[in-house]
Amino acid sequence: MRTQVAIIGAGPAGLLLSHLLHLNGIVSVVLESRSRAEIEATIRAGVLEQGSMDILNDAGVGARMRAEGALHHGVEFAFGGRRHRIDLTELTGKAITVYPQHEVIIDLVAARLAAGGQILFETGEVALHDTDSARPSVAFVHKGEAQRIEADFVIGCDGFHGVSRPAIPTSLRQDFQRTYPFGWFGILVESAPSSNELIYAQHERGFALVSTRSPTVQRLYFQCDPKDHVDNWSDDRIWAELHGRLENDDGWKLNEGRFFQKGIIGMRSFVCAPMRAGRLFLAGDAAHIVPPTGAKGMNLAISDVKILAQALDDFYKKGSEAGLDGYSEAALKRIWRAEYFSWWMTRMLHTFADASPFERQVQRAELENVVASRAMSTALAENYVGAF
Ligand code: RFL
Ligand code: PHB
Repeated sequence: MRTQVAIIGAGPAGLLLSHLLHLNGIVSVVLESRSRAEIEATIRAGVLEQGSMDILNDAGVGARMRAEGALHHGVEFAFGGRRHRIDLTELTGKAITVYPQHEVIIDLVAARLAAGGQILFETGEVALHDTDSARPSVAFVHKGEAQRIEADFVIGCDGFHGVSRPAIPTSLRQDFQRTYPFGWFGILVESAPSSNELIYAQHERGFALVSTRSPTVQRLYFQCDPKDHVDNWSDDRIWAELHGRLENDDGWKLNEGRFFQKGIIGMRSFVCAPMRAGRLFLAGDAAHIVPPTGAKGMNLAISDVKILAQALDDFYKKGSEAGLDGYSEAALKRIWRAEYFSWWMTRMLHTFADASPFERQVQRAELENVVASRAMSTALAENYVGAF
């Protein structure tokens, strides 16, 4: 099999890249290790920056997001028994949309298949070959048959645990990494939202977050031991922990309901640089990870492939390699700012078991500053909506 661009991974990065290339007349094949049903049902991110929405709208895949996504003009921070609102739109002129990642996936798969795009689901034993030459290829097994795709470029969009990044020799890349000593316990609950806007709560028992998925589903998280197990948490224990961390002096209450999904997520910051070796390019979580506190992961995946699609278009239409040569540097500029913001939010909002009493007081003072100072609120809001 021969194509122009072989894409590994049908997450937001791989699917959107394939779609953007198609809009420019460039042919690609996407290889995905899981089934269509599985990728369309995996619960992950929820927050889209306005820039990500613009990219999806401009690419013609934003209709359901516009109809069903919830536009949020502010975000709340809860600490010391009080809630404080940061008005994102007043401070930046922009907003965020809460629209689940698996719905973005559903929209992109539908668009690719409607346009005759090739997504090979349930592929196995994916292996990259000759990516340092002008004739790279990808070997894989599909429906029990060993196959090979020859391409001009191979794009690794296969997430943090994929095969693409390890295909770049460690002598050609540098990995930057930080693992956090806590995780998030994530829950989906059948109930009306408790709040119109997201609530990020800092509490001595640990961080908690109130988000939504739809008018009948809440997405809740709370800081936990990353090695803990969901079976150690009865429904009553989960509610007690959430109520303890979230309740305030103003009478606001968390709505309860039936849990229908529980899981524990580890937290890390990670960057691989450069994001290219020869004809192999990395995009999205394959190249970088942020802790979810800043809600940046899916947005970075989208902005990476926007840059890469333009660079590939310049290569095919103008014969120019300048965009490809500049891809890593251009993407990393934005990535490091998001890494900084996600690390900062994580540090400011979580309880670190080894923090001294002094450090705990300073942490609270930082939050007080963020909500009291218009300059600091603006800095947070600009980063949160992705204003640059
Ligand atoms: P993905 O989504 O991991 O997709 C990679 C795809 O590659 C496939 N794959 C392979 N296919 C073929 N061969 C192989 N050898 C393969 N190995 C892997 C996988 O099956 C998968 O389908 O990466 P992508 O496209 O880079 O997208 C990144 C985002 O998924 C991720 O950054 C976000 O989900 C992060 N994130 C959030 N991001 C936001 O922007 N806003 C949020 O509010 C937000 N909340 C979150 C999050 C991530 C979370 N988790 C579970 C880590 C909340 C959570 C809880
Ligand atoms: C979510 O709704 O899943 C979500 C929202 C905000 C975050 C992380 C996750 O910072």
